[in-house]
Amino acid sequence: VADVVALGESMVTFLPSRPGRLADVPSFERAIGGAESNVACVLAAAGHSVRWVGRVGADGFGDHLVEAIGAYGVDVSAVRRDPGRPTGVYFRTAGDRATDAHEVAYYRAGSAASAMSVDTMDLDAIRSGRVLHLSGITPALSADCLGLMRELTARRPGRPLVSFDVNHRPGLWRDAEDGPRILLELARGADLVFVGEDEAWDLGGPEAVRAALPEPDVLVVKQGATGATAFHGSERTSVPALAVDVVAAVGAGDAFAAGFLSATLRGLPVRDRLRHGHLMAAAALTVPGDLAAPPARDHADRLAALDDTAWG
Ligand code: KDG
Repeated sequence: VADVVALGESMVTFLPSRPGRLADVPSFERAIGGAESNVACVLAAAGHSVRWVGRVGADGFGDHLVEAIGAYGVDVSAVRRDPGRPTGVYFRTAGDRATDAHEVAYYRAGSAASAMSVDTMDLDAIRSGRVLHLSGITPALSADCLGLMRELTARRPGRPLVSFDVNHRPGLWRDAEDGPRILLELARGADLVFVGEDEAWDLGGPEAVRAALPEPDVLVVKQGATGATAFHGSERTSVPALAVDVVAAVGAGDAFAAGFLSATLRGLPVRDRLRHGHLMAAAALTVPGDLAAPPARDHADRLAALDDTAWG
């Protein structure tokens, strides 16, 4: 049994060769992206058994995704290939270091992944792990994808622990008002929810999100450079973030989720789950792409065990 199965759209990502507007960047370097497969890759690099399930085109970009994600040690055997639809791609700019304002141009409408549905996916493979990791990107891709997400977040006996990263991408929702409502609905079906503080405000605020989730769910609110707070039972645990020189914030939320999940699977206390989240996020923050090599487990364990003074 895999520790974690992650489901979602992965895309070939094009990172800019220099800063500036999308209109001015002359060339791009190929990398891989996709919030859920990022979580899978970080977890695999951290020594967990992980499967990523998605759909890609029967094209060279699909080959590249399957090969690159597989090279992290992620099981890609349940990924479906669609001869009739392309693999999604996207381009991004480097953005402003201070504000992280950047441009993202998606070419994913009608992609192979947008056809993920209860009929086109292997539900047994998706439910085959101890944890199923999902995100709020998938329901924005198509009505079929939303139907699949509703099926996977329905509370059923014997299902895996469902982890849900809200990942509100306003630009992906055809009707902007649908996003917050549907994301909150899906979060209610999860056992563990990650949300950025800004996103939480899109959904009515961190306290409102907390109040909407049934016990004994764990809600983790990520407060960027400040830290993160986990609401669990009647308790709340906060851990400050690590101070790092940020190169690009992309992928940091995914790495944080992977660190938190890894520590959860290992039965560590909530404070240490948050610390492992920050350690993984720090690695992702200091590289231009989505994915960085995570710290070795024994090293991360030593850092997470330092006393509170070392953790600010
Ligand atoms: O979390 C990083 C992702 O945002 C990026 O890889 C692209 O999955 C992506 C998306 O849909 O925005």
